[in-house]
Amino acid sequence: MDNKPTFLWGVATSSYQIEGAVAEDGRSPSIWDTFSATPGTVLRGATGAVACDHYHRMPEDVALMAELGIDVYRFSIAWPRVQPGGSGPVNPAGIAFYDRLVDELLANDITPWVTLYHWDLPQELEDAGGWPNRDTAYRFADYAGLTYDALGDRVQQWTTMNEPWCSAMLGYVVGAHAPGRQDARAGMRAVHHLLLGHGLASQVIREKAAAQDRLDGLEVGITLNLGVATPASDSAEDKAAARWEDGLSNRLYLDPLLRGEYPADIATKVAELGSPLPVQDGDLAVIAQPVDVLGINYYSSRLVRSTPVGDNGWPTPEAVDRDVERTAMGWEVTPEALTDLLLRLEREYPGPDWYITENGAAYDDQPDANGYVDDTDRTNYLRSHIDAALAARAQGVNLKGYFAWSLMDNFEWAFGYDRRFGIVRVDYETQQRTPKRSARYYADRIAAHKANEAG
Ligand code: PNW
Repeated sequence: MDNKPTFLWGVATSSYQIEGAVAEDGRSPSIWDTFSATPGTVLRGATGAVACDHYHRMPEDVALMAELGIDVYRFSIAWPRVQPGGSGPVNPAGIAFYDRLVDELLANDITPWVTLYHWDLPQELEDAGGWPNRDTAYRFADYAGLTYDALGDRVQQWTTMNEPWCSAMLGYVVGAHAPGRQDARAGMRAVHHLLLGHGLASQVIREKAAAQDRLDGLEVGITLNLGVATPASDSAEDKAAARWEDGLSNRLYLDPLLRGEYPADIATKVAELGSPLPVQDGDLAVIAQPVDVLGINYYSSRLVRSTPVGDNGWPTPEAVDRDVERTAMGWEVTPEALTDLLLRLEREYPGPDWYITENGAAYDDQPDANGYVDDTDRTNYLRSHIDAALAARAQGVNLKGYFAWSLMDNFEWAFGYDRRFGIVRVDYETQQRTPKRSARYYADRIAAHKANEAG
């Protein structure tokens, strides 16, 4: 009998957000070390220098996951640990950490799911031009190969990029994330080179796996942050605003990856605005490598209306407030839109296995004297979104799993430690971990689902 579960339950984290130990075992600085050390970038001047100290507490954190009963752990690998400076040979002391992590997970019956890039680009590569520089895509493929060489005997799930929209738009256009640039032209170059890096890395991983007879069970893919933009009215302007937002945040990634072409409306418009996608012959064939797994990070959706174009001529859709609950990020709680999104993906982009690779919420947690958080708000958020995801699955969407973001409170990028997404509380003074009510809920939900599937 095949007793492999048909739906996988997991938790997710990322390297810079939890590890700390930024100068240990040969790790070189990443763009997030540089950015967070720059005054005025991150709330209260927070950095990831210590974060959750996961680098030194990894076995304890894996034990926590085992208690929750999860099937799979999605974590990211810090490029500047594995290949300091972003080029050259593997750093044995750096890869050793992930080697131990993978072994610890397997010993606890947890499947390791690797993300190769969750935003910690080696600073040296940014100094050479960063993602707007085409060479970074080739550097990334090289790093992917080194990492596969070290872990490919035990890891079968490989995600190349986490949320290229965030890297390109927040990093190079808006400047709210590292490296903090504000240059639309650089941003569109980054979009294309992130996607190219994904394609090149996918090729390298598949070639190496094939050469070692390890294609069976190998799953290569990418994770996108996808949303739903609904026009605030029936006016042509508001519909165009919603279509633009959908184009820039969803179709600009889905179309090249899954259809082998950029969406014509967006590609034409950004070129007119002086920020063309720097496509060379053959690039789209590289980008459109088979995607085994398309990961979806879902948090919220927006009702949008059009506004006059900005000084630079770019459309600037604006969110219209709805009368719904919001999280501490100010994001509206909209689980129904997740069902709609999944149904749309299956209809318009059929083929990949879909996974929710992140979903969760920040709330203003109030711990009791023991550090316990009775987070009914986060519990309700998880419940309604898991229900919404499973509803889409019941309607035929090929959804294969769900990951809660995040295992534990961590460095929430520009918001530092002021926003808590964990289902486990972290006391940053003592580094004590305390599961919240939401962690208990999640563990019970997983157990109930498994009992149901078995019976
Ligand atoms: C994702 N936005 O980031 C990331 O993958 C996580 O590392 C992060 O902690 C989590 O969501 C919660 O924020 C995003 O501004 C950051 O639209 C910002 C946006 C979206 C996703």
